[in-house]
Amino acid sequence: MTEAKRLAAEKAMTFVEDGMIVGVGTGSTVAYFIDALGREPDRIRGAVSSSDQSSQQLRSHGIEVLDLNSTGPLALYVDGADECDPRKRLIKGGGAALTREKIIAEASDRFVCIIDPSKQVDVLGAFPLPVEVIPMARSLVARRILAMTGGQPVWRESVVTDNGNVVLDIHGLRISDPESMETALNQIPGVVSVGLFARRPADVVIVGGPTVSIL
Ligand code: ABF
Repeated sequence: MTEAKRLAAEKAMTFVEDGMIVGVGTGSTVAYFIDALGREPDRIRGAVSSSDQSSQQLRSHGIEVLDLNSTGPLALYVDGADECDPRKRLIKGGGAALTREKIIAEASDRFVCIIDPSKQVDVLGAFPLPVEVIPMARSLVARRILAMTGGQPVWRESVVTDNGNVVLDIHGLRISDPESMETALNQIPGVVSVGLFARRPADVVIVGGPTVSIL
């Protein structure tokens, strides 16, 4: 699948215009996109990054990492996903960067999602749904998630997010109404963000493979 990821990432370069400030996501597919940007670093003015990991890789290519508060709205955001349904609604957060990814997606006119075919699903939920949570609220939120969804929330113990929070992954879901679930989970006190990108889905999905398709 790595070749498919690379092909999707390189196709995303066709959406980059000279002088742009580009929003950049996180993950192994995005890592190929950052390398592609790095081959022509002077084409863009800089990048707004969704994680320390991506910031480090961008800087290694001499690409300036900018603060979203200074850049204002962005023309383009490129990021991966863990699952993508036929309506371009996503599960994200496998890389624990979901909150900053969601912020940048919200600030961007066009969200281009780059995936390999294994991410395409009919219904979201086979991939455990990540939820970023304030540490003190972890057990409370887990109880509310169980009662609300019937899913099994599992603490991703090895991970503290770039924002200093924890992640619960909700197993066993079949999400027939992603927008409603996103809204409901967002209301639980202690939830920082939910790895459902349904209220604001991707605008374009590039699926890598022997023939790259743009959805
Ligand atoms: C990131 O892309 C995360 O939201 C998601 O978990 C990840 C997908 O990882 P990969 O591209 O390595 O498959 O944006």
